[in-house]
Amino acid sequence: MTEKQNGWSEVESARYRAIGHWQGVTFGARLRQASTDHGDRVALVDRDRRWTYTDLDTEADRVAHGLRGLGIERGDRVVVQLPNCAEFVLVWFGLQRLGAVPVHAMPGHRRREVGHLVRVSGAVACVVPDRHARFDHRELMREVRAEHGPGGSLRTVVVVGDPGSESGFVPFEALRAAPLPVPGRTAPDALPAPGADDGGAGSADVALLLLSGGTTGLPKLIPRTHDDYAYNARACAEVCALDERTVYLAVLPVGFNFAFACPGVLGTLMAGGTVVIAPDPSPQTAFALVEWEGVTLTSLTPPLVTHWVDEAASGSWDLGSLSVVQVGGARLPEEHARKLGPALGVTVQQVFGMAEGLINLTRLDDPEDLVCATQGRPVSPDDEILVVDTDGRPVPDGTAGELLTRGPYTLRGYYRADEHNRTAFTPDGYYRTGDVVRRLPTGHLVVVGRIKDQINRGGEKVAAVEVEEQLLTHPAITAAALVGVPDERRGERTVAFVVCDGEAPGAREVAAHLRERGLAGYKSPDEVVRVAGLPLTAVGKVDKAALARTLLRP
Ligand code: J2J
Repeated sequence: MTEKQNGWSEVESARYRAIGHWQGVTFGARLRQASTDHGDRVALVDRDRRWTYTDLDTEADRVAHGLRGLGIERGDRVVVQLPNCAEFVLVWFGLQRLGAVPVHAMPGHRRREVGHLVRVSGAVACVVPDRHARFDHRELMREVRAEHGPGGSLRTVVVVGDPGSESGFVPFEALRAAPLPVPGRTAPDALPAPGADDGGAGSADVALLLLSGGTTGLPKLIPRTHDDYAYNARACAEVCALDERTVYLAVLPVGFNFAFACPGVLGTLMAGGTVVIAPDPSPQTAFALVEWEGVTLTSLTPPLVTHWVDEAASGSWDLGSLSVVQVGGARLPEEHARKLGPALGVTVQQVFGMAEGLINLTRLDDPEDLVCATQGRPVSPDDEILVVDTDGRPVPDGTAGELLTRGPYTLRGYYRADEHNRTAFTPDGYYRTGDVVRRLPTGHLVVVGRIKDQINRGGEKVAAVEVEEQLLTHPAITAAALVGVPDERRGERTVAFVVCDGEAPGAREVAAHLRERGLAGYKSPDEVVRVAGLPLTAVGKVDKAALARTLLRP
């Protein structure tokens, strides 16, 4: 996969353009247009800071200009690892205006993940906060730079906040303070706005790289084009009936595909609405913002739902403006779905999506049973769905099988991963999701399981293989299997079954070891269980189901 070959055939591409799914407009150009259409409306709110559409457009120019001053050019990849703050959006549009490609890292990622993202993408720069969640990202950047700096691709680190004493770290404020070539607003030709005015060149280019939840040793990068990603956001925005009155509260990390484009930040901005950034996902913070800003829509993962329901029951909040709450990323238990609507006085929408593309939503007017007991149906009439048995043959509706999909916004290949791509897709371009679903006659999907070796900790994805490889670097561990087991709060938690030589390490020691190895904290096993040996299946694979069952016995 290169930037140009995004994998769709000429025939499909022509069709998606003809139908109007792909509009031939880059995100840089879209923001310029939004500033014309919605100029004085408030686009973005972060605590006491506000940007109108015109402000946001000007800010994108400033940031683009500052980034270009650092030598960042069209097509360059830039890892953006920012927590929920307006700067994420400013940097993102600055990069778009320049034609550079943001790589969405999660705030919890550490040396191993960020280093991997830099290496695979060949990123020339990283944008990070100074500190977040009691962690110093400048420290992390020092380590990443030592590995990927001179000689490697990484040249520049931009810090939102205090860059510290490290030489060569650029404060974000300095970046945006550089004088524009034309004061106030850049003339279109002063910056290489990608494809802004030329009827489409550039819109088929990769606009951003998302991170896959992963099933292999290291996470894969997902190329999303301007055309496909804008359609993703717009199709979701249409299902959610977004318009200029929409006030979207970003509670989940904004870099997460769900909060960014389903419809999230991008869908709201494309509809002329207002995006409000929540600095943390607690219901107290969120409900205060709902009251102050008149929030109409937000999105949550299932573990947050019970906290939100409990806090709403306190009766101390006026949530009258809130009309729709989306829940997705992991399976929402039906009884939680049934409680959420009445507790918050909202319409619930289940979301079954993936950074790779396909998004399923329950519709706002679906009957309660569909809303509470299904994970929605595809947002696009051109999403193609197959539910197949282990031989790849389609199964009848109502029967469980693996979900395969292709369509106008689902990837055709991971970035620079030719070998993996050979098995991740069928020969005719369907993405093998690894999810096991049942399709109802209405087209709604019910997620009943998965065949991929990934654990879903309430929306946080953990690739078992990645953690197992790291567990084996512990001196006492000679074999390891990471297994997901049912958990009241998160749906699933991770248990590491380890075979040891000598004394077995406890969960805390294992966590410290994995942290030392540079692995994100959420990937540390919730529990460590010593076993004499790992049971095998008939074909010689580790029998994870048997391991999980051992925990159920008294
Ligand atoms: C069960 N499993 C689900 C659901 C995702 C919107 C919403 C979620 C994601 C996301 C996203 C699920 N019930 N409601 O990107 O835009 C599991 C499936 C899926 C995987 C994708 C979005 N919603 N899942 O979670 O790329 O296993 O995206 O294949 O992180 O999460 O994970 P991810």
